[in-house]
Amino acid sequence: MERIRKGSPLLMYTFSVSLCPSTFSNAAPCNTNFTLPGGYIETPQQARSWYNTDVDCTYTVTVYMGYGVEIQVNSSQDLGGGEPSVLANESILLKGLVVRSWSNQISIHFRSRQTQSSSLLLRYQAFVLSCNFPDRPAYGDVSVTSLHAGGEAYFYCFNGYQLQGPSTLTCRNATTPYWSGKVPRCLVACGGMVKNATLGRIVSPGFPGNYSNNLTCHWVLEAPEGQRLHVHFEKVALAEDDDRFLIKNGNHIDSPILYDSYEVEYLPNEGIVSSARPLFVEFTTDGFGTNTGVAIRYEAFAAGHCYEPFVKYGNFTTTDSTYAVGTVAEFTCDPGYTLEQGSVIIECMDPSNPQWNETEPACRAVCSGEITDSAGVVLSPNWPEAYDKGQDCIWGIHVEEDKRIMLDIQVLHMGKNDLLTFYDGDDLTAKILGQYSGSRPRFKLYTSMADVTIQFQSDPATNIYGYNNGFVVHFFEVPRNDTCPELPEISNGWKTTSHPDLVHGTVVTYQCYPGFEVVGTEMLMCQWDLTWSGDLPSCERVLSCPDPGTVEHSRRVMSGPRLIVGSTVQYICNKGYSLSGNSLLSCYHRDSTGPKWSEKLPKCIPDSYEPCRNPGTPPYTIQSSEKHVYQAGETVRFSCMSGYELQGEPVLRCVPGHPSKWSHPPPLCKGIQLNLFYIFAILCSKSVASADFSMEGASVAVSIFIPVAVIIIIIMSIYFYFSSALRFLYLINGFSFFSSNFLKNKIK
Ligand SMILES: *[C@@H]1O[C@H](CO)[C@@H](O)[C@H](O)[C@H]1NC(C)=O
Ligand SMILES: *[C@@H]1O[C@H](CO)[C@@H](O)[C@H](O)[C@H]1NC(C)=O
Ligand SMILES: *[C@@H]1O[C@H](CO)[C@@H](O)[C@H](O)[C@H]1NC(C)=O
Ligand SMILES: *[C@@H]1O[C@H](CO)[C@@H](O)[C@H](O)[C@H]1NC(C)=O
Ligand SMILES: *[C@@H]1O[C@H](CO)[C@@H](O)[C@H](O)[C@H]1NC(C)=O
Ligand SMILES: *[C@@H]1O[C@H](CO)[C@@H](O)[C@H](O)[C@H]1NC(C)=O
Ligand SMILES: *[C@@H]1O[C@H](CO)[C@@H](O)[C@H](O)[C@H]1NC(C)=O
Ligand SMILES: *[C@@H]1O[C@H](CO)[C@@H](O)[C@H](O)[C@H]1NC(C)=O
Ligand SMILES: *[C@@H]1O[C@H](CO)[C@@H](O)[C@H](O)[C@H]1NC(C)=O
Ligand SMILES: CC(=O)N[C@H]1CO[C@H](CO)[C@@H](O)[C@@H]1O
Repeated sequence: MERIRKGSPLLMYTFSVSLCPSTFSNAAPCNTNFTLPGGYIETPQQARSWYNTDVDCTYTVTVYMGYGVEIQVNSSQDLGGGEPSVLANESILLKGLVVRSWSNQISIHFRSRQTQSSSLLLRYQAFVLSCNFPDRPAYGDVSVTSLHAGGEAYFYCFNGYQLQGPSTLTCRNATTPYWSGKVPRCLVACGGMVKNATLGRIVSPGFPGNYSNNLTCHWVLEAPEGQRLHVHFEKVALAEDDDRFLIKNGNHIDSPILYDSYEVEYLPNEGIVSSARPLFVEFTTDGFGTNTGVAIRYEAFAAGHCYEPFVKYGNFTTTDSTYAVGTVAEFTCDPGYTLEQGSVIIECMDPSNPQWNETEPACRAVCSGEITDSAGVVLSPNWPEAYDKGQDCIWGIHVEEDKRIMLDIQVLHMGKNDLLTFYDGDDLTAKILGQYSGSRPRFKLYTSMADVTIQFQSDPATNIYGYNNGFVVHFFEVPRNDTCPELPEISNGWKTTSHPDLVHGTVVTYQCYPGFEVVGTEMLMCQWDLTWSGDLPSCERVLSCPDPGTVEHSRRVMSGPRLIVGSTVQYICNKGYSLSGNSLLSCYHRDSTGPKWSEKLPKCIPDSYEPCRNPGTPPYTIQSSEKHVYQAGETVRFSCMSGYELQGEPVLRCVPGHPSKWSHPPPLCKGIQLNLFYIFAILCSKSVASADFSMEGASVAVSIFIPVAVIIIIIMSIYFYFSSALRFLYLINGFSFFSSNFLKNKIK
């Protein structure tokens, strides 16, 4: 235990807890040491007593060495329905979040001053501690067997660089595992002696960055016994002053010069060959100016053999790995590069002085091209070296007609005035997908069709220097996505699609099997944004009857607002109509075909009534139409013979009923004289109406009236004798008192 305390830093977490109240009952023990590889820590519930509301606990979890402790907040009990409890300190812990120790011990300090709180549940678990992944050295790489104790990391440098530091590190087992040493670096040595030089590379210090001033580097290469050296020039870029690169045919500074950067303007493609085992390489820089520097590759080759061919940004296959006379090598370029200068196949010839019949071709990222592969790379000209100023390059990529192109722009690092444009089509008139200059992190573009045109224009006035300036665009043929996503079948139904490819405008219609009905939209359309116009419908078992409809000349009474199973609909005919069929329909559900109505719809048919018998013809009356029977609703009109006056209703209607009845009794016809008398009497009383109407006046009127009446009756009788009633009536027509009926009857 002593050792642990010394060696292991303890993790301290002071959880300020804010929890919702709960009904947790058992107070957990405080201050506990845990030693199992896993378990639960439960903080005590708040002390119940009113005078002690503080909780202050320390939990220590110790696991085996080489293991760490993982703490997870596991408050699965209901905390009163509130938000997830937040445990706040430096790290805010929500339920489910994890804290890991970097040693085999963790200490949790829990303190709460809340008056109401519940317990907090933490889960702890041991896990195998590991070393961190070691950093990858610049111009080198690392491979790791395991990050756990005992694991090893192997470092190596790219060709031309030397490892500074240990090449292997071990992950040591301790409370906190650690690597046995510092990660080494890959550096370029300024000069050195390379004995047994079979295959390798020499680069100037700082390469591919700029070299520094005032350098003098000397390398001596020595091929194995009986072999000579061949040198390929990868790069020679020196500041335009006294910086110099020399290769001499021997092992000391005064040996004859094979290559001198002062003398040779262009790099010798075929390289140089030593006449014996050694070569002397010299690189000197002055106090002014700097540049990328140099990179050369050397290969030793034995008598009777050719040297190993080399192609930068490419590879080759060969028939003989010792390159004896007769060996054939075939070259290919890395994706994005084009084979230039010379033939794809070279042959080692001439047994007396074996050499390749041609120099190796070169692989170069070229300006412009037409590509019909389904995947590939487009690189800025000269990539990874800087592109030239004033370039205007166009690449066309064409994939299968029904596909599209995904462009993965992995590197975009250009000058401010340089422009990279992607056109969504096979020429520069197409829609621009994107236009970029300067630098951008990796991104992707998608074309809408099977062609893309890429245009690169570099500023004619500005030079770009240094490696990895330009762009790297990977492209892939991908399926088109101008279609909506496939729609699933639905259970208890089927779908029909208006177009086999789900292009926009496609309509999918869902229908259900009998006994089921579509719930939701039964018709979905593929919209312009390539989403469906609605959610997927479903086929639900029908649980209500269809609306039975209305019956003419009736009203209906429903048992409820919905026509669910068990509901009823009653039809009640309007007056004058009687029901035929069942008035009550009930919705029931018996077989698989779904709910049905118990009855067919009834009908309301007009009622039929008994006719009325002829009402008879009272004396002196005339019927308009003399029929034996009259249908319900029919009318009969009465009039009087001349000289008679009608009393009562002249028109009778046969009122429908059971039995049907006449609306009125037939009218009577009475002698007309009585009427005249009566009328005349009124007339007379009117003539005296202006006088004061007293009892005396009335008796005066009567005393006048009787003799006058007698005279008038005599005159009238004489008059009637000579003239018709009509004429007489005409004379007294000025009196509005005569009823129109009376007049009409008289006129007839
Ligand atoms: C837990 O262990 C420490 C030593 O690591 C000891 O001092 C302490 O008393 C222990 N606590 C309990 C409750 O056992
Ligand atoms: C670490 O070493 C101890 C003893 O030195 C051993 O018990 C433990 O298993 C080792 N752990 C690992 C992960 O190798
Ligand atoms: C801890 O959480 C897990 C998953 O959330 C749950 O299954 C488990 O029951 C919890 N443990 C306790 C003791 O509540
Ligand atoms: C030279 O290197 C080769 C291969 O790397 C090796 O087989 C040979 O033993 C080495 N010779 C000497 C003298 O170190
Ligand atoms: C290079 O040498 C010159 C002259 O000795 C000196 O002035 C200059 O500071 C040196 N430059 C560097 C980078 O060391
Ligand atoms: C490297 O050298 C080139 C050419 O002289 C120069 O333009 C560039 O600025 C130099 N880069 C650095 C980082 O010094
Ligand atoms: C070149 O090809 C050979 C096999 O043909 C392969 O082993 C080697 O890794 C390739 N080199 C590169 C740089 O791709
Ligand atoms: C070199 O040899 C290869 C393979 O035999 C042949 O295809 C090519 O044309 C030759 N090149 C020359 C320049 O003869
Ligand atoms: C096609 O897919 C890409 C990414 O998957 C997306 O960015 C693009 O908008 C899609 N095109 C259409 C027309 O939906
Ligand atoms: C590491 C850290 O910040 N710890 C703090 C947690 O909260 C308590 C109380 O608020 C502080 O005292 C600690 O310093």
